Formats: sequence, structure tokens, C-alpha cells
Amino acid sequence: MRYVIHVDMDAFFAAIEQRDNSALIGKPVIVGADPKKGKGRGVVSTCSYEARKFGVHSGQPISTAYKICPKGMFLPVDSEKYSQVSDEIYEIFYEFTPKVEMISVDEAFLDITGSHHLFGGPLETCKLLKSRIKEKTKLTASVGLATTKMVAKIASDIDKPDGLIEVKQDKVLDFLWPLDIDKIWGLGKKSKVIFNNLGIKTIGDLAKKDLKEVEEILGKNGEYFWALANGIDEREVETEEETKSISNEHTFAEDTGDKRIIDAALIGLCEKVSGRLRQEDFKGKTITLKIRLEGFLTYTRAKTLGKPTNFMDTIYKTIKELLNKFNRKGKKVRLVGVKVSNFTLGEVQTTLFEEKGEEKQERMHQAIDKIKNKFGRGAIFRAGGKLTSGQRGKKP
Ligand code: TTP
Ligand code: MG
Repeated sequence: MRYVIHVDMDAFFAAIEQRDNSALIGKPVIVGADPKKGKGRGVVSTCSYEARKFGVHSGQPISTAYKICPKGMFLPVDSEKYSQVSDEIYEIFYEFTPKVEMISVDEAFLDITGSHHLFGGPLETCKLLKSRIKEKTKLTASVGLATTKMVAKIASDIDKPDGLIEVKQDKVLDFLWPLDIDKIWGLGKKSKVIFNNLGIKTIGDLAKKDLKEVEEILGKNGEYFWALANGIDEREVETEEETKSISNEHTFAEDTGDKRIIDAALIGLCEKVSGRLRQEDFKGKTITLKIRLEGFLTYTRAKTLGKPTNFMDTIYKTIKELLNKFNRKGKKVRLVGVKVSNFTLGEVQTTLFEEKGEEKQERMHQAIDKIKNKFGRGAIFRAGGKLTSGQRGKKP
């Protein structure tokens, strides 16, 4: 079980201005373009909660804000100051876990799975985090605690300002299903209209649809949104280093239990991933196998190697090892994926013997890449490694 926190500072720019000038406390503060007595161009960056009562909001024309809130305290944007505070809160997040993903100036995901026990449990960690932010920056943050990113993000927004909402794993669907489908992270306006026209208004309406039906409506993205609606969100909190990963997945046209088909797909994926790593001149230490079984249960198994690699052979060997250890209990496979991450540069410690071997392999791979670039990807492939379209996803 994972524990993910989403933290979002309250009325960030405006709250900093109120903190730094006590005359602004309790007043409608509007940060953004110069209103020029109602004739100004540009927009509101943000405003204090006092100003929100008048209907002022981010992105609104500043002239409109001036009209509906003429007594507001209008202030220019002091980007430098806000980004300094942003750095400070990043440092506070880092006190609680190294797995921090800043997604904007005042917002971050924290994976506290491995660290919450140091702070007395997940909820206690959130309380401590909030008080630490208050203590160090004199600002308030709202926090959502859940087992997935999407649910944590929705949760942090529910009790703003100074909020703290925990959604336990067994309450995820009760929490998600009554919400409007536009709360689904990444679901665009167009998709919302398509869904609404089909009578799908809430996340629950979408979740209860048959996956096949949703795929017919939305195409490839259907599966992703259907999974999110069902509380399945595999996205990890990605630190800057982990963002650097190269991966590829293959969904079988039909769920399969045939080892040869699964193997062929994995060889193809390892080749693609290895090729892209070499093309971009990356090497990674962590190899991850993703496997989704019939019924949508998804698993990942990872192994971190002693040194970074981009070699097809090493990647494939590791993937096979992970696959062989994985017990799918006779269930068929719907999807497989291969990921190489944890890129590390200049850390390669090898014996002379291995270096020689690698140099040789490196030269070989460079030659293969050259041939492929010149003659196309089908020009060279490993024996048994090419996945023909006839084979792909078909039962033998
Ligand atoms: P938000 O977190 O969206 O807003 P907020 O922190 O001001 O208020 P809330 O309590 O609702 O979280 O954005 C963070 C900062 O980013 C915000 O203070 C100002 C800036 N911003 C813009 O400059 N333009 C925009 O359109 C938005 C949405 C934010
Ligand atoms: Mg905010």
C-alpha cells in the first residue's frame, strides 16, 4: 500500500503578501496586472479568500476584478519573492521524504510510504507537515492524503483553506463516485461533453460502464480514464531523477497465457527501450516489468542493477528474471511493459573484464543502431525477437 500526499498552499501569492504586510490581513487582496482604475489589461494571478467572496478568481480579467471588488487591494506580481518561498516549502517537504514531485510553484506530491512511520503514521505526518510549513513560512497549506495521486489531489482541494482530508483505501470509491467527471485528472472539456451527452455525469457513472464501451467512446484513452474512475491510478510520485525514464508497453489484442507470445512482446519492448536509451545516450540502473492481468489487476516488479545499462541483453535478461519470479496464478496477461529508470551518470564501476565486454557490446549496438537508422527498424532483429503483426496478440 502506498501513501501519497498532495500539498497545495492556500491563496499562495496573496497569502505571502498578507504575511509581509499586516495592513493586508483580512482584506480582499488581488495579485495580478495593474487594474488602472478598471481600464487595465491582463489578468488576476490569484486573490485572497476575502476577495473570492466577491467573485474574484485566478485568470479573470483584472478590469472585471476591479469592477466587482473596487475596494480590493491590488498588488503586482513579485515572482522572485514567491519562488523563494517555493524553494523553502520544497525543503520542508524534503524533511519528510526524498520522494517529492513539485508540480507547480505551490503544489507537490509526496510519497511517504517509506517514511511515515518516522512521524507516527500517515495522518500524523500530514499534521506535522502542515505545522512545520506554518512554523517556517507563516503560511497555511491544504493537504490530501490517499493511496493514489489522483485521489490525494482531489482531497487536498476539498477543505481549503488550511484543510486536511484523508481518503482511506476502502473508501476510495465512495469518495470518487459521486464527484463530477471533470474532477478526473486530465479529462478534457471535449471528453466531458461526449460523456455528458451519453448521460455519464459522475465518476461513478463512468466507472460502472463496461470497459469495452468506454474504449469505443474514447479510443485508446478510454482504458486510462475508466481505470482512474475505478480508483486505479498507478502513477508514481516522480522525483526529478525518476522522471527520467524510458518505457514502452504492449496491450495484447486478446488476453493471453501463451508464454511465447508474452516473451515475443517483451523482446520487442526491450529492443525499443534499449534503442531509445542508446539514441538519447542514457543508461539506467532500475529495470521494471509491468504486467496487467485479466480483470485489470496491475503489478510492477523492479530490480536495481549494480551499474547503469542501456544494453538490450541486460535489460531483457533482467525482465525475464522478474517475469519468471512473478506468479500470475494461471491468469491471462492483458498488458506487459518495460521501463528503465534511475539514470545515473559517471558512476560506472566495472571490472576491467566487464569493461572490455561492454566496449565490445557498445560497438556492436552502435553498429546495429546505424544500420537501423539507415535501413529502417525491420532491417535487423534478434532471432525470435521480431513480433510479426500476425503474431501480435493472437492466440496460437
Ligand atoms: P493555485 O494553487 O491554483 O491557487 P492559490 O494557491 O492562489 O489558491 P488556492 O488556495 O485555491 O490553492 O495557484 C498557485 C499560485 O499560482 C497562485 O497563488 C498564483 C499563481 N497562479 C497564476 O499566476 N495564475 C493562475 O491562473 C493560477 C491558477 C495560479
Ligand atoms: Mg494553491
